[in-house]
Amino acid sequence: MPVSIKMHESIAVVQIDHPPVNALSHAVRTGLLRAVETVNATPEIAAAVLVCAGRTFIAGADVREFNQPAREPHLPDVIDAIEACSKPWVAALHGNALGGGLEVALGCHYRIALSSARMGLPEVTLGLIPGAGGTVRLPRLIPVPQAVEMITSGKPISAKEAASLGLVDQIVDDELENAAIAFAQTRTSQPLVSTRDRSIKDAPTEPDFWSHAKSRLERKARGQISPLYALEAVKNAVTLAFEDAYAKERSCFLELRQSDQASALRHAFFAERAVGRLDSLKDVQSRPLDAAGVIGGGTMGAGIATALLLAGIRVTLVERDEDSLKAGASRVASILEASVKRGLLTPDRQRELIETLGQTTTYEDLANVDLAIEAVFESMPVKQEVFKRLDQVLKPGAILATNTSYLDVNAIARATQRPTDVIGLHFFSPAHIMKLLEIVEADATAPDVLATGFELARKLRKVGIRSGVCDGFIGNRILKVYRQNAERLLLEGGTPAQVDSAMRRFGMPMGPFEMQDLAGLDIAAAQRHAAREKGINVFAPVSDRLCEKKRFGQKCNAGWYRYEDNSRTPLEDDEVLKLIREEASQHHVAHKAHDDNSIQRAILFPMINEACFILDEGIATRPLEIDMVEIHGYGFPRWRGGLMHYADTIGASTLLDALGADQATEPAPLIKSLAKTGGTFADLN
Ligand code: 3H9
Repeated sequence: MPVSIKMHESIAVVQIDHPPVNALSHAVRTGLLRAVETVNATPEIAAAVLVCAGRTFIAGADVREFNQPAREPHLPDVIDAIEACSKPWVAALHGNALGGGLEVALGCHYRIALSSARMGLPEVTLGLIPGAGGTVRLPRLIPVPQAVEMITSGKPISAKEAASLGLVDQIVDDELENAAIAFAQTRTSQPLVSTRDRSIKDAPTEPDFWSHAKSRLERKARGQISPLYALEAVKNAVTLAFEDAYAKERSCFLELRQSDQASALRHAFFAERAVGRLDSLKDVQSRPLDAAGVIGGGTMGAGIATALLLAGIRVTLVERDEDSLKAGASRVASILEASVKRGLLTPDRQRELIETLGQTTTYEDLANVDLAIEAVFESMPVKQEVFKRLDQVLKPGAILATNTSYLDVNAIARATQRPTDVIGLHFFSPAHIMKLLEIVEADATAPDVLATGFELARKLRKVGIRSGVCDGFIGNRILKVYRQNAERLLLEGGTPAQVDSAMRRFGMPMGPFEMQDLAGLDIAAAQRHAAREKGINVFAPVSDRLCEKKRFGQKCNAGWYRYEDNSRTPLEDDEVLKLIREEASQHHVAHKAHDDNSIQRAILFPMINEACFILDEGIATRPLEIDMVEIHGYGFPRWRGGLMHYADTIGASTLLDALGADQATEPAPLIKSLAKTGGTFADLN
């Protein structure tokens, strides 16, 4: 049984032992309810302490059960029973007390926590709101504005913050269970106050509090609905009687549980964990990762070096001369400085990290590193030269990684005598922030080198995704199609602003043209140039014209839009619109009327099609890998579950019909076969 009781004098220690995270599965709920009955019915028991075995307190409802019909006892009933118990319950929190787990703790009469514990209500991140009293009990313990923040953002807080807000009654550094027992012993004769009997704490007095909170959330949520429902639920808690607000919370939770957004967010939650589980890597040990070299101290190299430092890996930065080395090291210093300003790093830690950064202009200084990551100029001869040098100096077993975003990793590996040790590690800019790491497996990459790529991602707290070798790997290959089709829409009569706003309304943080203006059009121009040199035809007539005119984006105050006085607000530019019309007539593109929906489909369907080619070719092995690349690298709305989860909401037959009607796109074999069999992309995960 996952719930057991042991006695410590008159205190019943109720323990949940349900690995890995003590989620509130049916068996746990049943066990907890029985424990309450036992505590109530046993005269020798004066109080109960609720503890969890393993690495964490309860991490929430068992999310895997959300795909099945709810089974009694329901969590709110279990928590109500704890709250109504005739003897005090003390929740002893360690690790994470999340979602339903924190709600159980809120139903207890007291909470005591290890100083390292964290607590939160992350339900909105799963497309839900707390469904077992979280929205009605939390604002009775902590001030309403903070309750709104916790519940609508889903972000957990530290035990220290929780104590200062009134969420926990005591913090201890160790011996949690003993401390909780001692605490319970002092409360046995005190009158019991349940959380529901408390009044709302610090209700907001500003008349605009709720409307301001709502508009702030609407901007941030970009189409996701649960944060707004969560706000409404807290407002109900503040304005309605406990029972009424509680009932509304429950029905809203049940409704959201069935929603497409919740299903997409659950998919994203499990996909994030599944991407690192590859059959080919079962039982494969990764190599050591204590010391790394980063070759190149430009924007990418400095970002990568910073990410490694922050993960506790010793880093040596290599540059070709002293001046470049100085510039690279100062880039690292300023990234760390920015982290201090944002409160993410203490000044002491920043100094420590900078002091540990090795700096050299000599490759020989990398003789002892476990991993070398090259982040030099994106040119095959330059990269091959770097790999030749690395091959000469690195110790046997060290990993040679390239951060190339487009070049052939096999060709880079061939520059060395040890292609089995070569891998691609494609970071996204800014490398210390962006969650995505494409781990590129070349033809000869050894399994333990690939496993080390995943281990690195884990250490860096990134989502590592395996990709095979192709032009642009998974992400940039799909991005190319995104851009091409966005541009095609312009030739058909759309404007950059129209296309951008349609994609923002789909849930993207930025439209394709705003994004290009921010990133700089010159990078894509260089890639087109390289592709054309290889004889690959790239159709981007308007982009080409903009680049000829040196309209490289925000940095030039001109790109797809114009910008005034270095402001970042994009303004429609007649010169660009004229140029688009010229190119449309030059290429005889017929005018088509578009609305948001048709713009979104014209852009997204070819991206799905390209993703299918990527799957057909084995560049990605599962659709969920593409979902995670899009979400973590390109801002695809998480609440849509990623590109392929979204594709399943459209259906392969509809996709095939739409792609078939578009002569510019040849449907991928995978779409054809799914349309024929009625299968889904989810089936292939
Ligand atoms: C909720 O509570 C609703 C209520 O308000 C109302 C109900 C009526 N369920 O992440 P890890 C699995 S909604 C099922 O790798 P970590 C996870 O899939 C819930 N399984 O470990 C993985 O399995 P596998 C609100 C879960 O140490 C394994 O546990 N709660 C759940 O890096 C280890 O997980 C949340 O949203 C779950 N709830 O991080 C919390 N949680 O090994 C979600 C985890 O097969 N969980 N698993 O891949 C987390 O945020 C992290 O897992 C946690 C640990 C921080 C706890």
